[in-house]
Amino acid sequence: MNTQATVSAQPNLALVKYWGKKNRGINVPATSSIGLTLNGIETRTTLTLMDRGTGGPRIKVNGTELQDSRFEVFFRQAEKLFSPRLRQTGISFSDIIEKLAVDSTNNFPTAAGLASSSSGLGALAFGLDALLETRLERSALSALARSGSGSAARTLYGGFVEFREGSTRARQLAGNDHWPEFRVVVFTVSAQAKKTSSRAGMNAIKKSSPCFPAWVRDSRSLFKEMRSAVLDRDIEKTGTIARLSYLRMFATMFAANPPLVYWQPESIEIIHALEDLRSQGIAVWETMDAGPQVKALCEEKDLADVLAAFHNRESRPIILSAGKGPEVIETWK
Ligand code: 2P0
Repeated sequence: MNTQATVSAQPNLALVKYWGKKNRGINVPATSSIGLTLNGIETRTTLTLMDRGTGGPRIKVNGTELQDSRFEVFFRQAEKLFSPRLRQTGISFSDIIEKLAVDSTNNFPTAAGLASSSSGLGALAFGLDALLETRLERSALSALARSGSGSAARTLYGGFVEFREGSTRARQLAGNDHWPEFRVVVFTVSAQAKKTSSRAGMNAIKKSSPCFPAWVRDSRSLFKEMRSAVLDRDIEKTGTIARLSYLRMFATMFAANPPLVYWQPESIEIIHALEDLRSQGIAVWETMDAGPQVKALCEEKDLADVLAAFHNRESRPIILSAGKGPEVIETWK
């Protein structure tokens, strides 16, 4: 067992969206999603076993100590997973938790629709395994990460990842070298944390949006089509389906009572600017998550044209591609 481990995990951006749960407590998705684990923005998490008990786990995110119910569910599941593996060591999981300090930082805006909870909980699951040297399979860590945050199930794998409706874990659809030309251009419209979390949003929509049952039914065909579009590296099909998925997800929000509107005026300006580019023959589409940021989807050959169209924007876009997934940075005995 190590006394300290530092790991990195990258957010996983959904091309077809997980939005709604079959089971609220442990994040079993109502819709099948496909996302790509990004390369270029990351959560870096250091887990330390302190000499003495700290009343832990003590968890800091970007320097601020956080109490969050998602950690309680996560650590209850972690206890079930790790306890049998710790028997020979003579240390109980509750002793470890008591001494555990977690320090996590994101090099991108937190809780602003850039999937920070996916990389945060993914890093926590992956980091516990590195700290305890348990060498669990990715699929077990994916299930653990999911108990803290549904989208985190996808971050345990690199490349393109699917997470099926009703499932407790994600699996890799294609590795990070499958589609090297694929690019995500993130336009940050607002770096402020959102007022309504994804979790609160998706739970409220399930209760009050008349569009929700149709969204769940319709997602099944979008998932199937996206699966083959990604496997075929078909940018036009991938972009077209990604647009349908995010806009139909937002339709559930607009139809809820009270309605939920994450968009900002600039989000819509960017959507229209991308539409103009498409009408000029440039292969670019977009997706959005529970936040105002717009993420353009294109291939390397069209990147310069996309960037040129936005050269007047004050904040520089972030250019990302499919990444390798979580990594151990260093460990200490
Ligand atoms: C996704 N999102 O597939 C979708 C699209 C946001 C929009 O998964 O309650 O933080 O922790 O399971 O994972 C964000 O929701 O929600 C999300 P919980 P999570 O990426």
